[in-house]
Amino acid sequence: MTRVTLVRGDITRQHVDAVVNAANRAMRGGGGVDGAIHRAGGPGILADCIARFPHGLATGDAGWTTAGDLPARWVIHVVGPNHTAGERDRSLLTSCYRRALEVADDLGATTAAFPLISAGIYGWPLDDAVDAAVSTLRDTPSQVAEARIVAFDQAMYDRVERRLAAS
Ligand code: AR6
Repeated sequence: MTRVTLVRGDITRQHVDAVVNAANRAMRGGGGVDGAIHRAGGPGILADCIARFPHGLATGDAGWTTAGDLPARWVIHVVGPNHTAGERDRSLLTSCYRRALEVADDLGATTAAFPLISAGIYGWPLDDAVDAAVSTLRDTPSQVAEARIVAFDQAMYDRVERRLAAS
């Protein structure tokens, strides 16, 4: 049974077993959370991405690398759908959370920190992005004891808090 928790902050500072990265199909870094994770974790993460994912990763899928200098042990990279570019199949978004939990289980991670996948540069409507996160993390059977949603700003924190209280 996974407990979904919420903090406001920077995902790169979270002391958890695994940090989830909102990556892209190329898996070679980018902006947003992806940029922050590669910057804070150092070049080992990119080297690991190149070695482990020579052809990148499909939308909706997840894969892990080491976490370099981050406090976490692993980074679980997921590729959210790019709503702005017309990828609007919601099952691709929920798949990111489900696959991330599966990878966490494979690794034996019991705590994992999640950003709001696709809710930034990829432009997914915010209330639905939050609903996809909360409902999928709650409903997916996993050994992860704590799935920590990390909201980057107060408005997102309030949005997630409202959704957590709703059911
Ligand atoms: N900690 C926690 N949350 C953060 C942080 C941080 N350090 N930085 C941003 N956020 P985004 P996406 C929030 O754009 O929409 C990249 O270029 C942000 O406010 O990081 O899935 C990738 O390489 C938002 O709520 O991810 C892809 O090309 C949420 O994290 C593309 O962006 C997700 O925003 C992925 O876009």
